[in-house]
Amino acid sequence: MRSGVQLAVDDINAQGGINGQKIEFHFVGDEGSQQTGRAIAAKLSKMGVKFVVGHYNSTSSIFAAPIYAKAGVLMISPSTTNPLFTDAGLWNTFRTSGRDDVQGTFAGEYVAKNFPGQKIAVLHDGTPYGKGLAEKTKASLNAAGIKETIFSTVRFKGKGLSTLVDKLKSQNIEVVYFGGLAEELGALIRKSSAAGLEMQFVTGDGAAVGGLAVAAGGGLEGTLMTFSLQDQARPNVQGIVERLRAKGVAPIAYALKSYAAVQVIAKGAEIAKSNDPRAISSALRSGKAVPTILGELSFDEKGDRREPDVAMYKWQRQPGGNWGFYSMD
Ligand code: ABU
Repeated sequence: MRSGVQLAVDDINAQGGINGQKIEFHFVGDEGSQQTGRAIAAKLSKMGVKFVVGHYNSTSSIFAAPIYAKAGVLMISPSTTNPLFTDAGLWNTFRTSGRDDVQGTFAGEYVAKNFPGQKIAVLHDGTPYGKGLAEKTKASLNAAGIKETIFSTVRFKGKGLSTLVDKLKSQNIEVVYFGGLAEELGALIRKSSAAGLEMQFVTGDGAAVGGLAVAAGGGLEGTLMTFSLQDQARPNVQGIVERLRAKGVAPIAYALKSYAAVQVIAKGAEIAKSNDPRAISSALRSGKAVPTILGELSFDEKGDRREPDVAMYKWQRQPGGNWGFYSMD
């Protein structure tokens, strides 16, 4: 995210900035927590920051948003997918990512169609993101007439993971849907592989980072994952992809959506003929499409993208040894 934002800021500033005003970029880490997310929001608001690209996690975004709203700060997240972020009805929230109700519905329908008659566990990491996504996936499965064998939070501390893996084994689970982030999914896959289980894992966009392969090991092969349509294949992104690779950043996750987020702010300011965050929000929510490296993006009255943006991918190791995820279309 940091690299994507930095490239966009460099490019926009090289063209004269936003309505003639240069962008000043600050990077802050929020540890993905509710408490730190709030503290960072208060700090940035006090500093006079007007636009935030972030936060990464649904948890921190949801809790930071009201603080930014009160301080007049517009935020646009490249990665926050929990519906509550924009459903809260604040004036200042936007995202270039999709939503988990769309992602979970898609995943549930996919599993129902492709794994009929198999025993399914729906698991999550207990975060607003992971739990929300798992609940949507379960609802979608149930709507398709499929009842999961297990629906549970995974406890990663102590003996929680071992106990769960024993349960998956004793219940003969064949398909595991996991709502959560890459590190936790990796630990679950690694533990299951070590126990000799061969299950089909299915997950969401929180796993779309290179670190998943390190955490999961060889058991990652064949894991299915919902994510946005493949941004890195779009014609407008090739120059950006090469510049990211030159910086050592694999453009598979949120870098391109972060670049596009800065473009959305800049284009919104052009439409509004103002750099005032509220005026930009109104301009963007009027539904007018803005050109970005991801194509034309348009937003509804809550700050969600109007374009559908979800597909299924498969994690695979390439002959050279590198891991990647590839479209199932
Ligand atoms: N959307 C995946 C990771 C970030 C989050 O929503 O918590």
